[in-house]
Amino acid sequence: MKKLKGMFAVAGTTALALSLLAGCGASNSVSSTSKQGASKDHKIVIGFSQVGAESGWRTANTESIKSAAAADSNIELKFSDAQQKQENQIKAIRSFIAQKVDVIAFSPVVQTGFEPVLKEAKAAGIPVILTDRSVEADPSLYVTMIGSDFTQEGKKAADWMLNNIKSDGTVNIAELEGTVGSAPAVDRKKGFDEEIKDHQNYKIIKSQSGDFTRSKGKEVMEAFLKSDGKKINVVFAHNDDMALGAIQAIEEYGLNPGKDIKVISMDGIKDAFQAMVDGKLNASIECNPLLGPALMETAEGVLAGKKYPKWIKSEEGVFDQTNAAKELPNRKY
Ligand code: GYE
Repeated sequence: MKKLKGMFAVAGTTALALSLLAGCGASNSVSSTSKQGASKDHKIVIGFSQVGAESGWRTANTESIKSAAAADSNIELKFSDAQQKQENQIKAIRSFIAQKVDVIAFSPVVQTGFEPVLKEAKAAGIPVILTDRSVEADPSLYVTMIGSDFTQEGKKAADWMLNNIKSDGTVNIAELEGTVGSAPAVDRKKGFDEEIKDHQNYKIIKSQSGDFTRSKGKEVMEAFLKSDGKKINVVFAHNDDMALGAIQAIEEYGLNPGKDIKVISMDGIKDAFQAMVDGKLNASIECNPLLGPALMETAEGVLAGKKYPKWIKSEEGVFDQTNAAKELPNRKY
């Protein structure tokens, strides 16, 4: 559990946090009494439906979940990749229900439309744990959500901009949004917008989804540059991969990313650190993908009858060109 130290906001270590919470009496309507948990002849079977493989963040998240499961001899993981499609995710969850897994976990592609399948899981007596992204659904349909505060991340991005890109004139921002309807895209935008609303000279002049991928980020940025290349001062990308795609587009357009056009993004993957060291990316707001150990621990805990709060929050930092080089050798993803 050492790796988790300081990562979650509920307490110093997840192990401690979860054991404290176990006795806190939080209401949790998902019952574990019909399930057995691990025994000599029965491992805990977790069905996990992943969003896809759209970004460096996602690759690290998948790796964390697979390796945490492999390291726990009580756990058998059934892993399914939804390829960024909600319909695939719903199918995977239904198949986990049919297979009578012990716990279902998933990172929802989008926020809405999961209630019916969550009700099916509840009717089958299978607890559901959300990782990384939240859903808009009756909270009694899931045990907890393990992941970041995306609204806070959006605010941190805006604060970095307001503190470091100061101007009395107009600052034109081009925004590369994440997957339409996904929690990180909705909440990062919300946090950013809230923070800049009292600063009239900071204006979002372009905003479009690049679906969290490098290739779409580049494509959308090319279109932005074509129509408004001379005006754009700042790119605000909802993840590092889209920012890295945008950086390529800016270079091909003949401008210097990080200088002529400042670039701010989110996640804090290694490639983003390299881009900050190279002076092409200005800042990256950290979002921690290493959720595997906390997921395994929570799955085992819920089957043992422990109670959890509805949100187990990650703790994260802000990095820019002043501290990227020092941090780069320590990056785990
Ligand atoms: O920022 C992005 C990924 O849900 C936090 O999804 C995650 C986001 C992450 O594709 O890179």
